[in-house]
Amino acid sequence: MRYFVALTLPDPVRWQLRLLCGGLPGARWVPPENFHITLRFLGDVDGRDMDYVDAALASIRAPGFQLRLAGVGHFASGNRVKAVWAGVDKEPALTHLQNKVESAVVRAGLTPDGQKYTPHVTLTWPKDPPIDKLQHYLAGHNLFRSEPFEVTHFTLFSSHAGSENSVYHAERSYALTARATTSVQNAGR
Ligand code: 2AM
Repeated sequence: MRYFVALTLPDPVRWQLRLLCGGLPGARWVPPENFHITLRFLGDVDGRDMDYVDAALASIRAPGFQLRLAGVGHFASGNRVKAVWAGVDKEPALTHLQNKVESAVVRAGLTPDGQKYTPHVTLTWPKDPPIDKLQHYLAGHNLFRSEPFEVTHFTLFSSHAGSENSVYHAERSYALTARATTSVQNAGR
């Protein structure tokens, strides 16, 4: 079974993201119920190893924080566009949490993920979008800002193949501690 650790998004933010899902010919958009911010993709993990991962995640102590989605971007490999996504305002508490999740899963026996962490919400994995359309899309949504929202927990998801989209199941949630007062406030200034 495949697993990943992620932040969920409140419904109003999902609906705001939904408005970004159009304007790229041929793209199949992620359904709103599947939107998330991945903290760590775990891949295939068997039952006993998962117990170690679960225990390590449960031992994390990190403060909650406020977050806001901002702008859009894309990942590419060579000339191939891999994903189009909504970005996340810089928030040190998110980086702190992601570092803790990474350390926890490595402590539990998983291979370290050497990649730089770029928090995002994937909107579509497009199939060869026309480059002019992609540029138009990115420029057109550059000023996207979601409403700020509270992050109070993170979640371990399993992922199953569905007929059209992957089906994600929340296996367990892990609470964060009370929010530190240094989080982003009035980020629109
Ligand atoms: P992303 O959309 O945030 O990039 C569940 O499958 C999630 O895990 C995906 O939405 C994707 O997160 C991430 N994911 C899936 N396959 C992956 C892989 N091979 N490497 C890294 N992340 C992956």
